Amino acid sequence: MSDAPKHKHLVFSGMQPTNTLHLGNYLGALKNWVKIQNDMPCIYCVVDMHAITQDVGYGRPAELAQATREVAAAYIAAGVDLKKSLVFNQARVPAHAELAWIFNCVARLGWLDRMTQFKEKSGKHKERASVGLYTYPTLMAADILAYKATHVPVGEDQKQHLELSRDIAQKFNNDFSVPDFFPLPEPVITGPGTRVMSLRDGAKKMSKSDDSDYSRINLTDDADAIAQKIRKAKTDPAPLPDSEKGLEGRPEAENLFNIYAALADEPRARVVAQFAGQQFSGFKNALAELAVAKLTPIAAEMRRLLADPGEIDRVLADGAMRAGAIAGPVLAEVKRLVGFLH
Ligand code: AQP
Repeated sequence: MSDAPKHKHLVFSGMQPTNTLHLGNYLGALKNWVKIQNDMPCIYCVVDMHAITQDVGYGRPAELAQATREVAAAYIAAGVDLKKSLVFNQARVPAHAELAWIFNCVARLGWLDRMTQFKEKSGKHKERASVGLYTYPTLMAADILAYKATHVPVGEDQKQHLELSRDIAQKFNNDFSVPDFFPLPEPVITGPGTRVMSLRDGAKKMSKSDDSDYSRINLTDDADAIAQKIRKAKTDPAPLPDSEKGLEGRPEAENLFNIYAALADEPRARVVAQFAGQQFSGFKNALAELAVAKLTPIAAEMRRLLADPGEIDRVLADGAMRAGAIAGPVLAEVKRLVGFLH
């Protein structure tokens, strides 16, 4: 059961500045971030410390700095409102790293051993993966709990990490006899876009790190690229079904319908009924038109914001100052509870 009412409602979420954000990041998380801003205060972090856990973000300082600005620009361009929400980059607020260390001592090896994302991302050679990739979920717990955040809007793939954050919060509360100190943060995983799949393979999640650019729609793609990727998206030879049940066993068709419903903010059943019995080509044209209409204004606004990197840096620095002012007292209290002289 949720213990959220014991704590002031507060949202925390973040994205890694590893490559350009894609449609999955947008529909699974960012779109929901924009909505939830109307219901509770929100903190949106560009998690640059998570980005160096993998080769894509490690050892490339200029690219990491640029990707950090791009992700911040994507947040704002997609509708994160700086009057309602804090936006900053993680490395600027030391409380994240300090709390993560304490959580490394709270979490158990067995808990981390179960994390499927580490298994997927480390692949066949887990001994070559960074220790940071392994302890990623404890840093994520620190990101959330440094603010005592109660709600975390994420895509389906982050559900297991969120459960670990709750376990860490619960164990800390028990171990230090402070039953309500940390809230048990609730995942907010809603809508038909919580798990957007690759356009080339309906069994694989759309991902920034997929080798094929045709597997994903980047938030920076222009209208031609979006339309071409949707036209080339893998499908099957059967006509479109007339009910949601007909999507079973057809992962590529299901993915395209999920994307349409999420972009249009319509129930998937209604979208299926609208295109019942038609060929994929007509549906793909309609989907391409919809995706271009929804995504190209975001790309244009990102370009406008990125033309003034100094302004983005000011937004991030200001956000970090305000985030640090919230996390600082929480961390001080944690240190006192642990017994650190500080
Ligand atoms: N395919 C997806 N469908 C729905 N939601 C998704 N998210 C990611 N992929 C999908 C959600 O986006 C948020 C930010 O993700 P992240 O930047 O922390 O990295 P990730 O989950 O590891 O995403 P990628 O694209 O797969 O990155 P790489 O390839 O670098 O690992 C999260 O809320 C996530 O759920």
